[in-house]
Amino acid sequence: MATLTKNPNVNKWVDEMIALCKPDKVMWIDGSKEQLDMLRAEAVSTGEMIKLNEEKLPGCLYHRTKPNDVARVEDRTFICSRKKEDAGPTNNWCDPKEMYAKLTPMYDGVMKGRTMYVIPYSMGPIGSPLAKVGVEVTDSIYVVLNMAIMVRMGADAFKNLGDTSDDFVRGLHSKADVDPEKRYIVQFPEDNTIWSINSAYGGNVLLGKKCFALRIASYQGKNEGWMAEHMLILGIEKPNGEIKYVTAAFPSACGKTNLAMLIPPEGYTKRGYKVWTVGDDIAWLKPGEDGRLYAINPENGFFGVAPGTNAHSNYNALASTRKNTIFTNVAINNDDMTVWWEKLDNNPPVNATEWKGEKVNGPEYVAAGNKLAHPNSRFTAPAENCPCISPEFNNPKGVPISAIIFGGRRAKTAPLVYQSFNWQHGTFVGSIMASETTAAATGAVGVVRRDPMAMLPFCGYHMGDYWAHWLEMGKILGEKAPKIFNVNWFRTDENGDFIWPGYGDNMRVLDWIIDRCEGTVDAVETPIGYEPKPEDINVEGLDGITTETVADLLSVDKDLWKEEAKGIEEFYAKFGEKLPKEMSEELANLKARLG
Ligand code: OXD
Ligand code: MN
Repeated sequence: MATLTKNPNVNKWVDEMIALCKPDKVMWIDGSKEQLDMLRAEAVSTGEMIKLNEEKLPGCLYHRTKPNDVARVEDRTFICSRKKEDAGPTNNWCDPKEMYAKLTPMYDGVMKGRTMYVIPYSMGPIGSPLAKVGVEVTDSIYVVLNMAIMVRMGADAFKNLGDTSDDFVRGLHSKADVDPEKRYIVQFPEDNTIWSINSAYGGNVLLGKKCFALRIASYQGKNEGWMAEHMLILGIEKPNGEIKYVTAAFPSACGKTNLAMLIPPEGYTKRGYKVWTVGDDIAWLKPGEDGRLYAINPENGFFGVAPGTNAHSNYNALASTRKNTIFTNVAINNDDMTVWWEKLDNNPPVNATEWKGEKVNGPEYVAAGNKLAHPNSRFTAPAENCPCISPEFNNPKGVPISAIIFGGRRAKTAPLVYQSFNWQHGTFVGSIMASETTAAATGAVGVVRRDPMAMLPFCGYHMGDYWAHWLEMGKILGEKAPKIFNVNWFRTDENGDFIWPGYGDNMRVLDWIIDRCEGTVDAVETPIGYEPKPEDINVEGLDGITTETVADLLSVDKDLWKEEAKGIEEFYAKFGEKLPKEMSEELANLKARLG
């Protein structure tokens, strides 16, 4: 099949990949409905995908990965910059020459007997000055069909690139034998190149997402004066129709998709508040012509965790999955060919197939302590399905950001919300982000994991240089920089139960954040930052939460924070000379304020 572009750089690279992988056939993905329908039919006929109930879940497909291939593999993920120090202490590193030499024989002839699909795509709205082009070659139809949801793909993607540019990200993926011992997810930031092999799981193989839009893009952003961040983007519409946009970064399992699609409490919706989703996972941010920071969501769909998603926790996410969605590793209800996962409802299907493919009696299986869906099972859903998708979702300019929010899961230390004193202090607040492990996840409760800006597994270069880039961006933005906040929905009481109701009620905290951005509410200065006066958090209509509870949620325990400061100091020591002096200054200031 003929190439879709005249660009010689693209064609030369694709030819090289064909020569290396030696596929029987090559198919350029033009993004047309006919072509995708043909691939869907082929995937169903080979059993790679299962067709779900056309009436209840129109256009939806099911896929099961190998049990050894169900999540991102951080220990097999590499940043291969030429110099080791450019990858930094938080990334696995290998010399690029060595890595190419190791992987090239693994790709040699790997697609014999298979088709190579060539996927041109744009991260970001086509035509946006913030968008970037990628080309992924893969031997997986599953990848093609997921990419069709997650990115804008097809020949149009080349419009941004033009006929001569070399500025595209080269992604090579082969599922090979899905051998976990030979699995590699490798970024070569200086070559705009990603090589992924022996996995067929989303985050490892949908190369536009974590590999490009975060790891490679964070490196590009540093060099080109913009930022690629692991952040949701949402708009808060006020009763007067004005919309304020915020971004937020949380480590995984802290409810990012839920916050992105929040439904405000009744008191707010009655007054005319509404939340619009621009993105649930990744934001690309760049100063606009007016000097403010603008954000686009480079993706076109949601690759969300299914378990826990239900009409209460995230009505909008669930609604997004009701058509044209791919489900991976959830359970099937064989009576009507629909899907089920833990906490979808309390009725596991009787005639079920669990995620590994075994037919089981759902209620009995669950009662015996088993999970029907894999805890990291996923839905890949088109953003356009989301009932609250922002009208600005496709705006090539992006949306102007008023606030950046960091957060984590902390039982005692972090208060419900605080505001940083300024951008530099806000960068410090992001750098000390941390989450405590939950009992469900590891058995060891309360182990603090540092995850600066939620970018620990996604920063494509030295984290110290990344913080320096943040500080630099603050200087460029000056007075127009977004305000920076930290939130914590996860404080617990003496029984270990969450105090704050979370979900839609997080709107009450966003409300204060927006008021702060507009300068319409004052704050109390504490050693860690500015906090609300308890009475400025609206608790109207909340069951069991009073202004006293809020005061409690806002308390700052100086002894705990002194311990915290020690933990930060230990963490910072890893970064050696690359730790910006401003960050040590901020730590010293925090200690001084704690006394
Ligand atoms: C994700 C992640 O899948 O952050 O979005 O792991
Ligand atoms: Mn993510």
